[in-house]
Amino acid sequence: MKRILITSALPYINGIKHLGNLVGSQLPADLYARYMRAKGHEVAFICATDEHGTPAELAAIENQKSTEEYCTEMWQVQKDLSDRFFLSFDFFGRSSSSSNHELTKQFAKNLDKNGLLKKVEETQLYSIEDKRFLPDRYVIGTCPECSYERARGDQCEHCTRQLEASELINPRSVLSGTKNLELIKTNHLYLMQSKLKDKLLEWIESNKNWPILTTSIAKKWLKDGEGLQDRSITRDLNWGIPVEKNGKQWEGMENKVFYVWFDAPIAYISSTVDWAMSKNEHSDYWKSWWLYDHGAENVHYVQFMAKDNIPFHTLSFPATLLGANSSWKLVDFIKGFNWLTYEGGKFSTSQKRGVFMNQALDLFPSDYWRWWLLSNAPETSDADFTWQSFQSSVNKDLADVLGNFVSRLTKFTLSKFGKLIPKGTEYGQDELDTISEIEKVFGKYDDAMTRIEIRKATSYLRKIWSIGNEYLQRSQPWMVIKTNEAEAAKIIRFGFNLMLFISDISDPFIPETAKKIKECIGNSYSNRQWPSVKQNFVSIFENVEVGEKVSPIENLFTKIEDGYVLDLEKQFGGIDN
Ligand code: B3M
Ligand code: ZN
Repeated sequence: MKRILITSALPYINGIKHLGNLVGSQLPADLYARYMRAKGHEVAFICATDEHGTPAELAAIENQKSTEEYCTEMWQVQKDLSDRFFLSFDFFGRSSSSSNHELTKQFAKNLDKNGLLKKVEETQLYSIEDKRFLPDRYVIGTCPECSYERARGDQCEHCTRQLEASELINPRSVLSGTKNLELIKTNHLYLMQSKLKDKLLEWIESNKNWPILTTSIAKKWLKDGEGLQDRSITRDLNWGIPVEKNGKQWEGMENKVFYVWFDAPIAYISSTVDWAMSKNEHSDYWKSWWLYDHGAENVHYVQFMAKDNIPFHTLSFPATLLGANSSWKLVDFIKGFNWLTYEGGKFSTSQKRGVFMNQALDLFPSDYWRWWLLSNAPETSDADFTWQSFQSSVNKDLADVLGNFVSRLTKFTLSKFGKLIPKGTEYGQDELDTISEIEKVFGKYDDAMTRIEIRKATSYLRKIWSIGNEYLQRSQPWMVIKTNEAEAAKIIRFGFNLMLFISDISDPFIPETAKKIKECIGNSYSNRQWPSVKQNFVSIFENVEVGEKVSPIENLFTKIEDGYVLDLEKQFGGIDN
């Protein structure tokens, strides 16, 4: 048994996330967490809302609420949505928690003690019209790196470079649009990342098995130096973690808070602390996940995130950890994702373009979405959501293959054998061949899941569903029963064992469906461990108790009609359509 720490990038608190956000971090992290738990490993799956910084303040202003009130409400909204998507977080915390305040200040203190912080006089954008400083996302302008015209003051979305607001060319206020900006001098605390360059490079290079996307982004910003400039970790904002040391105001840092990208990743740790507290664990428990001299040497730590977050997780956060103390656990594997687009364009909150998590669940059950999103995960390149592709994957994969198998099997059994799974004769050649065919594909499925190659895994899973469906098609128990009842009973019995196996291995992708399938043979098969074909698969056949109660599953999935697809295309096409 291994100990696996899994974190998903923390969703910003500002509003409901769209499907692109979901597939870029939380959903694949859940897939992996479910898989690892089923394999019998000890898993800590941690997420939280990212509540500080300009996105939260801007959204609260828009909603005419105090930032605190807004965040509390939105945390609940996001938590409920993640439950409805069956995201199996062990803990869904908040970056504004008191433990994150404490830990963030502690990190700053240790970095300072190690000579890695310096006070820097910075010129900062001040908006005369808005009567305030404009840090980070309060300002947009042209990226000095790639000339993208809508780069934000903290990062260019286009080329992923981390920015200072004052570096933007032709800056303007997000609040009022004004270009009437002044540069005003003020002090900030800088983390001297450049001093950690060698350590970081050595660490990045030691991670030979990272996906190419991760390593290339990490090295790009490390090698040309631009990404590893010393960076300000404080901001002139009201909402956030006050810059304090030993319970007192940090000298010269009045009215400042820590930068959101400084405290947000620390919330991975503080949420683990909050989780441990919520379970009444002993006070060292969280350390067994995060500190090398407390057990974390045996932890395998995997992070999930969209590609624009990679520089923060391969450079800034490790710099914070390495700089503060050598015993913090560093990430072992970073799974990064490209973008999901919507019908060939960008998802857009302001343009109301694309599908958001709440809307998605109002339309279809979560498994429809989970299946489409995971089987089209933007792993090696961007992926495009279209309603037609969604329709086809629901109708073909889910309804025609998996749904068809389950409903034919259960309905037939009920009508011919009543509520009992019949015993039947010994398995014949077809059953043995089917087992060995499944065994081959299942091995590949397992490998892909272990390596977090999601699209590959999906294709193997789909293949196993078809093998099951084809078996039933081929063996035709509804014909066989006319002449040989025992033979038909064998097919049914084999079918039920196959169905149970399929339900077990489909759980990471479509947990609600997996549960539904199992419920039709009673409650004794829930929470099962990952099957292995050689031992379990065959012996499961023997273990399924004859006489178990059966109820049929009529429609596991409902097909999506063409006309409805057209409606949906119109409805979600954005305000221009
Ligand atoms: N809040 C998510 C984003 O950029 C950002 C991740 C923080 S992870 C510590 O969409
Ligand atoms: Zn750029």
